[in-house]
Amino acid sequence: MQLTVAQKIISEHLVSGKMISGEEIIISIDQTLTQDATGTMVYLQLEALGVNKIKTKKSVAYIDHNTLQAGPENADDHLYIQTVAKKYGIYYSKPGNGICHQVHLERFTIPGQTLLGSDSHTPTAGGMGMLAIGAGGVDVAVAIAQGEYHFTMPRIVKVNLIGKLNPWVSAKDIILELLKRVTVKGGVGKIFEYTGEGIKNLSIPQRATITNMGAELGATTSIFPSDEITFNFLKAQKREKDFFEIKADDGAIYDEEIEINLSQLEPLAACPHSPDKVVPVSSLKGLKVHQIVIGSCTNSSYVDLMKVAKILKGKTVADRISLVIAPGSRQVLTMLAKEGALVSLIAAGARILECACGPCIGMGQSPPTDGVSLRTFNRNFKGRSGTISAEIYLVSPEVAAVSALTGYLTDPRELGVPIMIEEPEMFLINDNLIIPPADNPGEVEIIRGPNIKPFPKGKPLSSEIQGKVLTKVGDNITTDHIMPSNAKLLPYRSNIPYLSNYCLTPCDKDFPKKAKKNKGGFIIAGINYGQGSSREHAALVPLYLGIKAVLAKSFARIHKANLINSGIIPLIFENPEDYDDIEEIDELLIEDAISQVKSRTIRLKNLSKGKEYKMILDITLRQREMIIQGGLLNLIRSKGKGKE
Ligand code: MIC
Ligand code: SF4
Repeated sequence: MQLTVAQKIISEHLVSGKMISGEEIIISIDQTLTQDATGTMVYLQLEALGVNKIKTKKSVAYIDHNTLQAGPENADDHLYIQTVAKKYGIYYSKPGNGICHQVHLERFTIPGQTLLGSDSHTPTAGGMGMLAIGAGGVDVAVAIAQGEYHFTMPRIVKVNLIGKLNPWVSAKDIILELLKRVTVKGGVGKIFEYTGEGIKNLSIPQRATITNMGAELGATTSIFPSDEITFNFLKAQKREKDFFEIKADDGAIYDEEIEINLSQLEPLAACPHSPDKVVPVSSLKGLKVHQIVIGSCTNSSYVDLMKVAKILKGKTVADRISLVIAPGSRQVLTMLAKEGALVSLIAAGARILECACGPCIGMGQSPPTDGVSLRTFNRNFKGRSGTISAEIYLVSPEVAAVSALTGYLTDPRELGVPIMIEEPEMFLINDNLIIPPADNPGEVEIIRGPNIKPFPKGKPLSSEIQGKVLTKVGDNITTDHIMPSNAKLLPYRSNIPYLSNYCLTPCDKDFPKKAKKNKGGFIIAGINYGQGSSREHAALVPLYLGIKAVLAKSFARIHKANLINSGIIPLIFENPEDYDDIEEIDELLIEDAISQVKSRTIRLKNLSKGKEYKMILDITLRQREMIIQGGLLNLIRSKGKGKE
């Protein structure tokens, strides 16, 4: 049988199930990655599973999100992660070493293998032909402990790239074009697999920009074949032994097909406040800009930043502009320094940040009130920058750099002669900030600072679920709305009770109060509820607040799994018009809950309106059991695989 790249990797790793889209499958996981904002929860859950030996070939714990230390909380969490990693056989990438996805690409990604990461942009590694999936923390904990991951076999979309990018048009513009066409909800339940003559001219970091931002499509993952370009990158990282060629068979069958002619693309920008609100940069000519930020796991590779340095060399950024640059990794920063490019950046007026997520997750550098900020990032959700009134545009590094000089959003093609930077033949390699696990795990003491609080545990499902509608929100609600993240809140990622005071407050400032007063209840939502990040806090916090079920028109993949993992029921309106009928404060009831969750259709009574709605519970058998037991950890314990 002729297979696609994704199908080849899945079939090689298939533990059980059939590779038919929509069927539940289990695959073995070779590698995991965590970052610090989700990592503490992952390792607390791993400890709760009571394992002695991890099952993955390699697991890496990165510190890259919570790097602003304005109190002991983040440093406490880092110490916990460092010690727990050492004890459990997990590599630890120290703060300053770089953003997890960039460093993983440089030092750990292996074509043909599988990677599960507690961060939604884990598919970055798909740029090198790895099947890399983002998931909630407990799924990653289970993957570390048991070496497996359960998910629904996605549909496979062939993205055929033809032609060649014109000067000043970049990989960012390819994925922005796809976002324009497919939208932020169009990729749910799909893998985007890139092919065609157009990929031959795309370097690994360029491919990784595309697979990284495939997360914004809602996709399960995105993947490129592993070819001579992959080999050259691995060789330049002194990792040629990790190379494995993997290409789709001729005649492989895809579920859908999309074609993008690269030669027809122009520089694009995603407008506030969604990555799919994409327009040509030329149509925004003259837009006054206040801040420009270059970095993030999408666009902070060596070539990206060398291009920026070349554009800025010998010039000064416009008076109004604050230009901030966060290199993706220490490897990138060191090479910029060695090449003298750092001098050009500093001389032009750039503010250089440490190699971390930084402004991308609101860890500093919030724009001014009503400010316009151009960012080379992947998300521009309202308020994510830390300034609620700011307008964020997502652009390529080229657009960002040229606009930094003019002070206005500028089409880089106006600059004339294009900048050419080649991928280096050899990267500067120094793994001294990657700490290997202990030889004698028994001797390692796990250090738990006072910031680390126990996480909430789900309770077995009761026979009747009754409660009030606590809030009703619209379409495309992100996890940044459900559990906001910024410099003030991120230090409390290990403290669910504290975070609960902020749940859904960007949509409804009284939500936490209402939830606490009513001892929980229901949330009503529109299409694509929970898009964006993998943070399971967006489910653990509602669990803590007593939320029993979320009723939505549709769900984003990772958030839906996180709800179920926490024992919260994700229900879909069979008739989307029923959404209009339900109001806040209506009293809802699910009778015979335990027997009802075993079937696909659930009867939900609206006691206030005297009506009954049909809701769909589109989940797997194992997930039904999880809901009944009160979450994934309870399910595992009930099967005797974990400890209390
Ligand atoms: C993000 O980009 O939103 C984050 C911060 O990296 C999240 C993870 C988190 O919330 O900790 C993600 O993408 O999963
Ligand atoms: Fe970090 Fe931003 Fe990438 Fe998330 S999207 S991993 S916050 S750089």
